[in-house]
Amino acid sequence: MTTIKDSWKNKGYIDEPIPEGIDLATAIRQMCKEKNAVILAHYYTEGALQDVADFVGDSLALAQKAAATDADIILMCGVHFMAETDKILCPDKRVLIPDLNATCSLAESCPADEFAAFVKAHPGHKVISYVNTSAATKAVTDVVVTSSNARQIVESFPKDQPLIFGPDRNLGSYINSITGRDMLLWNGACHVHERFSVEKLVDLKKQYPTAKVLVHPECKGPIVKLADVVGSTAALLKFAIHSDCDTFLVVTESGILHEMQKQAPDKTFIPVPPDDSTCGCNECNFMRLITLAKVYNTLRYEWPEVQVDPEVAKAAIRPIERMLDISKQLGL
Ligand code: CIZ
Repeated sequence: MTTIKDSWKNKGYIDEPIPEGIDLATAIRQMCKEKNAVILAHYYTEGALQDVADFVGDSLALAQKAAATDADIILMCGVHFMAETDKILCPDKRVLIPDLNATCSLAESCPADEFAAFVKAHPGHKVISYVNTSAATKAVTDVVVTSSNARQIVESFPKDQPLIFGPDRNLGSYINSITGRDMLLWNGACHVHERFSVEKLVDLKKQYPTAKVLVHPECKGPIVKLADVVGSTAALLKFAIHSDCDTFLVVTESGILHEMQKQAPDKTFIPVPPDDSTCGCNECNFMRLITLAKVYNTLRYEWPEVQVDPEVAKAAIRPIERMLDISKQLGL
């Protein structure tokens, strides 16, 4: 029986030094085999993690994979709400996350008690929550959406049905604009997508006049207006692969460039920088907390493990399953 040190518990991750001479990727794959573990990685994690994972995808695809796996352990290379979703869908499996500090600014911007009070103050509304929320926020939701299915799920409600959409005000107003709805929006935002700069994007468009601009709908309206394509990471990736164009300005978390470059090695992908930096990439500092070394230690000690209160899980599974069912019906 392994003892989890108090110092690790205090930090939320294991900081044990890696044995010298070890090839981390090989050792990780070996442990996955021995422990019947599966590694799921989000497109926003660093490339080395995407390369070691069994499956790489967006939140919708990761949830679909988790729901279908027969592994005993799911190790989530992503942020906390993604691991919570896996635990809710697979209560009998052990769900590990390499760093408990890997939270999400959007999920943080929507505390469950405040969201529940907002919902209560607007009777008659159906509640749509973006997947980037805590399990407790999902528990007061009618249906969960991701950026891959938000439009279709919103449109599945009758036009006269009043709707609340939380927590991303940018995604919500984008969906309002393309569906003609007037959803009531929670005032939350993603710290990564909010900090793209119109000026820097305009400069890059001048520098690369034939490039297509790929924008995530969590970006602010003035950035979305400059897009050739607006979509989820999966949609932007698909467009980049199949487009006749060979150069793209990518306006989302720069981790996606790894898969874009892998799938379309002859094309050029340029990450659009944030407004407050001279460096080229706009990275999520929470996603970057997940490293190969932490994955190795997490598999080795089978900790940190994500738990969800059973009562919360019981309420949160309904809107998640509803999302998965609608997505299946729509072929997403
Ligand atoms: O849904 C996701 O995975 C997120 C956070 C972004 C995207 O569009 O894939």
